[in-house]
Amino acid sequence: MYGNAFISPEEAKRMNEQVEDADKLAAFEDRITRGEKIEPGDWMPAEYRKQLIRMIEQHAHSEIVGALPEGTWITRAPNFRRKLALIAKVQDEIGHGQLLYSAAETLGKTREQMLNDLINGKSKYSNIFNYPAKTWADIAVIGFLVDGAAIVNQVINSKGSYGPYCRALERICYEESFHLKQGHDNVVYLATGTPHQRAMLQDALNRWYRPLLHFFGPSDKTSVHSEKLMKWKVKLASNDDMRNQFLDQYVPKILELGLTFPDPNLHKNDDGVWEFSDPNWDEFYEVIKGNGPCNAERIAVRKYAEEAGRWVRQALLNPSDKYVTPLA
Ligand code: BYC
Repeated sequence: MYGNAFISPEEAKRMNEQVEDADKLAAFEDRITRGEKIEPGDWMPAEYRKQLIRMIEQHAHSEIVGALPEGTWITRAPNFRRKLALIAKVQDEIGHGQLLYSAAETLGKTREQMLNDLINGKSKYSNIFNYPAKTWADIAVIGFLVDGAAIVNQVINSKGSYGPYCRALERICYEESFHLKQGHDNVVYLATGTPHQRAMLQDALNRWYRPLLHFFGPSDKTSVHSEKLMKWKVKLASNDDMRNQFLDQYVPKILELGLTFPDPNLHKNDDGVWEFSDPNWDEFYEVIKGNGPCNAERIAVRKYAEEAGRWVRQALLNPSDKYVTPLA
C-alpha cells in the first residue's frame, strides 16, 4: 500500500467545507503546473477530490468486474499452460482493483461505500466488460486488445497529478504488459492455426471492435469531464487522442496477421488521425446506463461475492465475535 495516508469520510467532508479561497486554489494549480504530485493530506479543491474519487472508483470497479468474463474461461482453457496464465492474469486484475480501491480510499470514500455503490448501480464501470466472452478467441482478444487499450490509457494517466493514483497505475502497467504478451501469443497462435481457429478469432474481433472504440469514452466534443480533468492533469490526453494512439499501435498488428476490422471506413487520414464509422454511441450510453448484454449478470456475481464473503470480513475485523459461515 505504498504508505498512502488515508483520509476518513468525516475529514474529507470537513476539508470540502473549507472556504476555497482564490490564493489556495492558485497555489494548488501552481503545484500542478510545476509537475508536483498532490498527496492525500494536501489541500485540494472539493471538485478535484470528487472527480478523482469518481474516476479511480470506476477504474477499480472495472478491474474486479473485468476479471469476470475471463474468469468464466479458467475451467475451459484449452491446455494447462494457458490455464495457468489465465488464472494468474485474473488474479492480477483483482489485485489491481485492490490497489485502486486503496488509492480512492485516501480521498475519503470507504471501500464499503464504493462496493455498495457498485452493487446498487450508482457507480459506473467500463462499458467493455458488459459483453460476453463466447469463445476462447474472446480471451485472446481481451488479453491483447482490451489490455492493450488499458495500457495506452494507464501509461498516459500514470504521469498525472494525484500521487496515490499514479503510483497504483505504474505498478498496474508492469503487470498489464505481461497480460499483453499472453494475449498477443494467444492471438498469433489462433491466427496461424486451423481455418476454424482463424474464423473464431475473426468473429471475436468483429464483436469486440465497437466496444473497444467505446472504451476510451465519448468523443472530445461530448466528453463531460475531460476539460476539468485535463486542466488538473488527472487525464493527460483526451479521449479522442487516447483512442487514436490505440488505433495507431494496434490496427497494423491485427492487419499484418491477415485479419480485418468490421469497418470499411477505418483508415488513417493524411493528418495521421484514424477515422472510422460512427461506432453507435447510443449503444455505448445504454451499456453504461446498465442495459448492456451482461450488466445484470456481472452485478449479480459481485452481489453474491459481497454476501458470501461477509462472514470473512466480519471475522477479520472482529475475530472474537461469533459469526455464521454460509456453511454453518
Ligand atoms: N465505460 O466525460 P467523460 C482493464 C462515462 S480495467 C463506462 O469522457 P472521463 C481490465 C463517464 O464515467 C481498466 N463509462 O468521462 C480489467 C461519464 O459518466 P459519469 C479500465 C464511461 O472520466 C480486467 C460519461 O461517460 N480503464 O483494463 O473524463 C481485464 C462521460 O465521459 C466510459 C479505466 O477505467 C467507459 N468506457 O473519461 C482486462 C480507465 N467512458 O461518471 C482489462 C480510467 C466514459 O459522469 N478512466 N464513461 O456518470 C478513464 O480514463 C476515464 O474515466 C475515461 C472517461 C477515459 C474512461
